[in-house]
Amino acid sequence: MAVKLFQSQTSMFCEKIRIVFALKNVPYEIVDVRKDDRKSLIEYTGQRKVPSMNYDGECVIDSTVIAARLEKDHPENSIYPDGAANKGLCLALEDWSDEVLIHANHAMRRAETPEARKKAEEEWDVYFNTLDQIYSGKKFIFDRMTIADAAIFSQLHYLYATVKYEIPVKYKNVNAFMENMRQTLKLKSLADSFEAQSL
Ligand SMILES: N[C@@H](CCC(=O)N[C@@H](CS)C(=O)NCC(=O)O)C(=O)O
Repeated sequence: MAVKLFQSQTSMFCEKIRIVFALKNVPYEIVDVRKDDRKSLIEYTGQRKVPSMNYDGECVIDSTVIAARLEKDHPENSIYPDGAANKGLCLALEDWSDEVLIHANHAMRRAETPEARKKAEEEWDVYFNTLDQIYSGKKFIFDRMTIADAAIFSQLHYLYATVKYEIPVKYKNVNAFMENMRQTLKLKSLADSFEAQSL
């Protein structure tokens, strides 16, 4: 079986998927789309977004769809919690992270005036406050790492490592979650991006 991940190292959605590959210990080849300015990605998928996957000849686009596709064939170390109610909640949190936190990341990255920066910080404060409650007394949202944790980690990690914005210390549970993920993913530092190693 040949599996290729079209990706870029700095994309948070690609890091999310590298975590899924690692959890499931599925071997894959990386195609760095920056090397040919996305030419081979566009040729294969007909669009520009990463992550995209060639799964033994099957074209799969979007991190949420890729994660679900990998889970289907590799159910070991499930990325979803047990039970339909928890699975629904997990999918909703994955979607919230992918669709809402990404905009807060873009706003912080693009903030060029003090006003824009203040607005972006206020937006993040709302989400840190939510996350600090979600991770209160918990290493992971459910009883093990799921795709919701991986999605949230990838957004917060991008904020820290690429946007260079540190999570305020008052959000103790969010900071504890990041440290727990750093250890679980065996990262020397949160400045490093998660590579293709198995866990
Ligand atoms: N919802 C998508 C978002 C993917 C996405 O926005 N990828 C960005 C990189 S972080 C991209 O490839 N953008 C290139 C473009 O839009 O031209 C997912 O979960 O995979």
